[in-house]
Amino acid sequence: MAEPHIILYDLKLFQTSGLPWSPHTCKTRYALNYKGIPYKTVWLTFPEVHTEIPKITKSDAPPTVPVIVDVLHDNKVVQDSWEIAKYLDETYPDTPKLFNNDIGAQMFLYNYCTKKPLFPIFRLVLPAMLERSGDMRDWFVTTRETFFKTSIDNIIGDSDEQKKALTELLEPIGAILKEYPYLNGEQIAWADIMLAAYLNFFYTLQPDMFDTFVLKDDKAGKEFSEWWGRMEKYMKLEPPSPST
Ligand SMILES: N[C@@H](CCC(=O)N[C@@H](CS)C(=O)NCC(=O)O)C(=O)O
Repeated sequence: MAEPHIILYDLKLFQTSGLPWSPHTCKTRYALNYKGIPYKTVWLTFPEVHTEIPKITKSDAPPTVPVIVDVLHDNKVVQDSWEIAKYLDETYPDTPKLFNNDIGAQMFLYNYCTKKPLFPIFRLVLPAMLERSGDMRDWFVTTRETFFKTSIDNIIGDSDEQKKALTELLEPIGAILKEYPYLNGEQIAWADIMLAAYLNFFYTLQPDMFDTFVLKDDKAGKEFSEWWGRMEKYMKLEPPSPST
């Protein structure tokens, strides 16, 4: 395997390493896969994100992953999936582009998906995260309740409402996929990678709901399903080999 150019700090789902699940870190993983840039993953637990990330970023920005360290470029540290995407396009210009003179439109899609469909997905997967949280359950519940300023039950809310909200919020995205193979038209771009990462979060933690409320949804299920099939080769633990 090629020597890693990049170290990617990713989040373990509690005790599980090697399962790409986090909606934010998967954006960077899939971007690296799409670009074919060799990388190595360092898996951190939730508490380790809080202790280790400030030592790497040496900043007082909130400790979150993804963070990358670019070994080929003076160990440059970049935090935040959007900043990382822009950095990778600039620093690795010979790899497939995530942005094609369309950064404003892609930023809109990114903000829409992050502020709208990602939230009901998060609420629908939260019970599955709690089930897997083992001895980190109390830490996880307390930090989420502090962040949202309400109880974990209120955050989860009514799952029927979340499912309805999700299918409605995905409808405008499905409308694009009815016309074009990718959100950006004929070619993959950042927006596709971002949406694949958000939907993978749902798929990994609630596979049956993902099937029913995304792939088999009446409004755009067929189109989501075909698009998901096209994206799958980038949604792996490592870059696809050049022949695939
Ligand atoms: N806008 C940031 C969001 C990063 C983010 O929220 N990451 C989560 C992982 S999914 C995190 O590190 N959370 C730490 C915690 O919740 O304690 C990005 O896209 O990179």
